[in-house]
Amino acid sequence: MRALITGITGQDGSYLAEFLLDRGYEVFGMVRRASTENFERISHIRERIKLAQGDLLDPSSLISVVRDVRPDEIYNLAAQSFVPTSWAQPALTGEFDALGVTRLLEAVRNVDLPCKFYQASSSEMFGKVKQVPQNEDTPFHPRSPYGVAKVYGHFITVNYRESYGMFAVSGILFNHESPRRGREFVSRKISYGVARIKLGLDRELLMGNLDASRDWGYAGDYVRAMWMMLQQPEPEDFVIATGRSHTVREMLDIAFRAADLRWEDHVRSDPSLLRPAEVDHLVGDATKARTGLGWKPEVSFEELIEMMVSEDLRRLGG
Ligand code: NAP
Ligand code: F7E
Repeated sequence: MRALITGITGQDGSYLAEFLLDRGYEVFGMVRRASTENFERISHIRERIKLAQGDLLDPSSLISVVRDVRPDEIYNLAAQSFVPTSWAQPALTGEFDALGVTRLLEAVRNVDLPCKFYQASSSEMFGKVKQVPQNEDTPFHPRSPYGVAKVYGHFITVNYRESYGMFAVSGILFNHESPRRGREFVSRKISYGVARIKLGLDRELLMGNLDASRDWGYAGDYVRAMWMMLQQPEPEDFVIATGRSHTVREMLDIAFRAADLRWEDHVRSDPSLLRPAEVDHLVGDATKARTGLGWKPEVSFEELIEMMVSEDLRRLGG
C-alpha cells in the first residue's frame, strides 16, 4: 500500500507516517518550499519516506504529486492550523484550509485515481456549541476564520463523496497534543514554559483565557483513527475524542505539579492573548468511532501532560 500525506512535517503528519511505516506502507509526504527546511519532526524517519514538492495553493503541483505518487490513500493534513493566526490572515487561512481541499480533490479527479481520501476536519467547527457532547450530527457554528474554513473543507469532502462517489471521509478530531506539538498551542506552551521555569530559564508564563475547556487527547492515538476510517467498507465521517473535558487552569495545575511547582506562583494573565471570539467548551462523543471502528484512546489527559512536561525537561537538559 502507498500513502500520500500532506502536512507530513507537522505534528500529526509525523505520527501518521510512523504508524503507516510500521504497517508496511510506502509513505510519501508532500512538502512545500521554505527558505529553511523544517524536517525536525520527521528527521528520525527521513530515510524511510519519500518527499514530493507541492503546495495547497498551487493546483498544478498537486496534480503532479498525485500523478507521480499514485497513492492508494491520501491523508490531507496540511493546513494553517493555529486559530489566532486565522484572524490575522483570514484569506490565506481560507486558501489553505478551505480551497486547498478542493484543489487536492480536483487533482485526484483530474488524475482519475481510485484512491481513498482523508480530510482533517476539526472540533473547532462546532464552536459555539449547539449540543453537549458533540457528535457527527451536531450542527456547526464556527467561531474563527479557521473554523469557518474547516467547515468548507469538511463539506467539500462530503460533496465530492456524494457527487462523484469518491471514497472521501472527514475525521472530526478534537484537540490532540504531544511532545511534537507546536510551541504556540496551549499544551506545549505550558509544558515548555514549565520546563524553562523549573530550570531557572524563565520566571513567569503569560496566558490567555484559563476558563476555556477542551477535550484533549494524545496525537499518537488520533492518527490511528485516521487510518481506521480509510479501512472501512463504506466512506463515513467520524468524531474522534476522549469524551472528557478539562479547563486550561486544570492543565496548568497538572503541568506545574509534574515539576513540583505551583502555577499560581508563575502564571500571569495577558489580555492580548484573549481571542476576538472564543470557543468556551468542547467535549466530544466518539461512540460511533468506538462501535464502528473499534477505536478508543489509550493515553489519559494526566499522562499526556506529564509526558509533555517530562519530554520538554529532557530536551532542555533537565
Ligand atoms: P501542524 O502541526 O500545524 O501541521 C500543519 C502542516 O501543514 C505542516 O506540515 C505544514 O507544513 C503544512 N502546510 C501548511 N500550509 C501548507 C500549504 N499551503 N501547502 C502544503 N503544506 C502546508 O498541524 P497538526 O496539529 O499536525 O494538524 C494536522 C491537521 O489536522 C491540520 O489540518 C489541522 O488543522 C487539523 N486538526 C488538528 C487538530 C489538533 O488538535 N492537532 C485537531 C483537529 C484538526 P510546513 O512545515 O511547511 O509549515
Ligand atoms: O488553544 C486557550 C485558548 O491554541 C486552546 C488546533 O490544533 O485544536 C487547536 O485549536 C484553548 C483556547 O488550540 C492560551 O483561548 C489560553 O481556548 O491550544 P490552542 P485550539 O484553538 O483549541 C483544534 C481542534 C484545531 O483544529 C486547531 O488546529 O486554550 N488559551 N491561554 C490559550 N491558547 C494559546 N494558544 N495560548 C495561550 O496562551
